Amino acid sequence: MSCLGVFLLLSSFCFFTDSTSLGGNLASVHHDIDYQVVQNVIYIVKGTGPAWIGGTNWRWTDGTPFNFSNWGIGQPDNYQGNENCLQISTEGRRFWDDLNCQTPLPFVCAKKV
Ligand SMILES: [Ca+2]
Repeated sequence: MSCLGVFLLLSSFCFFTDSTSLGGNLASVHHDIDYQVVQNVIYIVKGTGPAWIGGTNWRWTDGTPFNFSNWGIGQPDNYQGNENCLQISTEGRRFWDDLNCQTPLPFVCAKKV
């Protein structure tokens, strides 16, 4: 099976930014190379800025082990007790931050192929 739309193929996974038509899950990140791929997907689609990946309360929504992280300094801070979702940034400081799940951001999905 080939990937459709905007994607990068890594380890039999398609990474893309529209889960509504392709299925899959919000992307999980387990290695530095996953991290780089996800950032590249964001960069290709959006340029720069934050995007959601599939971490919530420090589990991956796809059920895989939360065995890699790249938190920014002082993160996760659960600011105002209201930050339970994981955003990844492609700008300057390349890090992860917990953020209010209601924040409208683009998102990166992955689907096993
Ligand atoms: Ca935070």
